[in-house]
Amino acid sequence: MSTYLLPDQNDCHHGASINAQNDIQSDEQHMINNLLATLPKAKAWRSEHIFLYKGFWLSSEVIKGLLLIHKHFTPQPTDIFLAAFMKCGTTWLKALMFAIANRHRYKLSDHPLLRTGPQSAFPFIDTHIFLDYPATNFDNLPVPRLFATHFAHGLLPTSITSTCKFVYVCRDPKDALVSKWHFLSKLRSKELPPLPFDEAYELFCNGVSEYGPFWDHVLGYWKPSQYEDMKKEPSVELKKLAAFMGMPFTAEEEKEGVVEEIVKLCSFENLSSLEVNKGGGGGQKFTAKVVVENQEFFRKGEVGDWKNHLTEEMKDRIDNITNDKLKGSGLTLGLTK
Ligand code: PAP
Repeated sequence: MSTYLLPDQNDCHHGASINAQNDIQSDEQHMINNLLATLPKAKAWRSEHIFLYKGFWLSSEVIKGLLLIHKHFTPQPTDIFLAAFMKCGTTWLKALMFAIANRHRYKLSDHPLLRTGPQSAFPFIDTHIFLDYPATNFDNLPVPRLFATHFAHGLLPTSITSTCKFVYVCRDPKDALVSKWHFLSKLRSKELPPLPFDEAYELFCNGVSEYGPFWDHVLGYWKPSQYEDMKKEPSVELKKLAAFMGMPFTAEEEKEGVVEEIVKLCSFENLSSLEVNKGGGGGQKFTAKVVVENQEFFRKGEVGDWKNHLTEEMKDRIDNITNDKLKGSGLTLGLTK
């Protein structure tokens, strides 16, 4: 059963299903299997294969999620989506967005984020849509409903992308690559041989990793928040984020230091030191088989850890790919030297 925080009740809530069946409807599973059989496949980082679907490499689980989102999800104009490529700052932004949206409900000194990992703050729709299969309707979430996704913009239904606000966070792909390799190596099926870093690097440069190619993902969204900027000037970025969400901080809140308090609450140092994020029993259920402990979402939380993994030559190659792909787009990423 999937759970997420339900403000007002200060506890975890089980998502309601659109109907009462527990197993995926056989005609839908049949449709998914038929589709997977037609798609090009490649080596995955976590499981055996990922599949090329409409230009992006996806696991079979999230392809199922995507089809179900298209079929069942009804967006509301007030919904706000947090979108990101894997390992670019979802955990951090989830905490910040939840804290912003619910700041009038909770005292920061006794906040649910202190007891529950940020992953549970709001649903990760890619797989949450089918955790309580057939599909979760999410209509019990408070307004504005917040959702996280790793799907590329072009994969989502236009009913969502034309209606809802999107916060997009991205990061130097060199750090995203390193973070992703560490994360998925831990989750990698024990029946498979480990994926060496050099091979992961090669696959990443060729766009082949879960939800990749990285660059096409970034180009599909606009005006990203950048992990590196958030690290450098968190209060400035938090104020921009709150304004974008339609919940700007008042002058009084700023004077009272609410912005700084939220920054502190959601900082890597604070969240990663909490019992619930240190292996204290908290975890995120992605699918029936994939459950990830909260501690796995907190590794180093630094800019530039790629220096411990990439040679100068590897760095130049990936930076050149980034510059080439982004050329003419008007978008620049804070690539670290
Ligand atoms: P996801 O794609 O699995 O949701 P995501 O949260 O986007 O992961 O990325 C995790 C990265 O953010 C980790 O980076 P690292 O491997 O380079 O250390 C993690 O440490 C970092 N991170 C998690 N929480 C925070 C935070 N509050 N502030 C800054 N960085 C954070």
